Amino acid sequence: MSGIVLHHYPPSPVSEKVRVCLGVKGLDWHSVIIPRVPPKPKLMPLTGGFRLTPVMQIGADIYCDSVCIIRELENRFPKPTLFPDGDADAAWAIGRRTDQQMFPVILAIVFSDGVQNMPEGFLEDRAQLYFGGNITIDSLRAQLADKLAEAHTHFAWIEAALQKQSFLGGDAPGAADAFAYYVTWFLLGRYKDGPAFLAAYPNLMRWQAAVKAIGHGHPFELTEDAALSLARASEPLPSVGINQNDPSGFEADEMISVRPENDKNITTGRLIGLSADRVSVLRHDPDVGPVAVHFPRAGYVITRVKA
Ligand SMILES: N[C@@H](CCC(=O)N[C@@H](CS)C(=O)NCC(=O)O)C(=O)O
Repeated sequence: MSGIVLHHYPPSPVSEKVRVCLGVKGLDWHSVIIPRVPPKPKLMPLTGGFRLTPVMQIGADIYCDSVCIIRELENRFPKPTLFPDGDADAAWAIGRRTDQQMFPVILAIVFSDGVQNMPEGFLEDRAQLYFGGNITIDSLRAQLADKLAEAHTHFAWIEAALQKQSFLGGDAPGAADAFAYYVTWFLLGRYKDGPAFLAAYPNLMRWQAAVKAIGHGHPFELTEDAALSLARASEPLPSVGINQNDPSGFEADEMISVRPENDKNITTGRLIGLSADRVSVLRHDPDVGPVAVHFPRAGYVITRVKA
C-alpha cells in the first residue's frame, strides 16, 4: 500500500482534482469520508484547526490543500509523472487559473441553482467561506448571466487548447487535466443546465470523458478512528529546513499560526519547514501525539505567535 489516506467526501470538487491525480498515478489509497460542514472532530486532531477539504495524511504527516497534496504526490510517487510534457510550471499556471478564476465563477453558477438535500447549515457556511457572507440565492441569480459569460471565456480556452491534442499536457494525462477537469466536473454534475452549456465544446466533452475514464486509482475505505490510530502509531518525517530568504524572516522553531487567506481557522505549531512552496509546523496533539502539518506557502497567512 502507498500509505496515502485521503480525507474527503465524494461531492467535493477540489477532492475530485486530487482523486484524478491518484488515478493518473494508478495509486492505491485509503479513503476516509469526513463531514461536509464543521465541526469535524476527528479531522481536527490531525490538522489542528484547518477545516477545508481535501486533506491527505501519510502516517503522522498531514498535507493541507490540494496544491500541497499534489506536490507531495509527485515527490513521493514520481512515476508516472503528473507533468508528461516536462513543463510543470505551465501546468501549475493552469491550476492557478482554474482555482482562482474559474472555481469562484462555477461556484456562483452552481449555488444560483439553489442547494437541495444539503446538511443543516451548509448554505450559511459556504456563503461565508466563498462569498464573504453577503449572498442570497436571489443575488446569485441576478449575476448568473455575467457568470455564465465569464465561464464561456474560460471553457473556450480549454476547448481551443484541446483542438490538436488529447490532453492538456500532450498525449498523456497529467496534473493540468486534473486542474481543468475538476471545475468541468463540478459544472456538469451540479448545475442543471451544465450539460447543455458544455455541449458547445466538443473537444472538451471528448476530453472530459477520457479524464473520467482514468478513474481514481484504487481506494479502500478507512474509518476516521483508524486514520487517527495510524497517526498515533507513526512519527512525522524529519524537518526540511527554513528558507533564509523568505521575506517574513521567520526562524526555525518559532511558534507560528497558519491559515488560508479566505478562512479564519488557524493551525498553530513550531515552524519546522519553510520553502517557496510550503510551510510546515510540528504540533503535539493530545489524541495522536506529534504531527507535522504542511500547507502551501502562497495563499496562506502566517503569523508569529507571541510567547
Ligand atoms: N485551496 C483549497 C480549497 C479547498 C476547498 O475550498 N474545498 C471545499 C470543498 S470542494 C471546502 O473545503 N469546503 C468546505 C468544507 O469541506 O468544509 C484546496 O485547493 O484544497
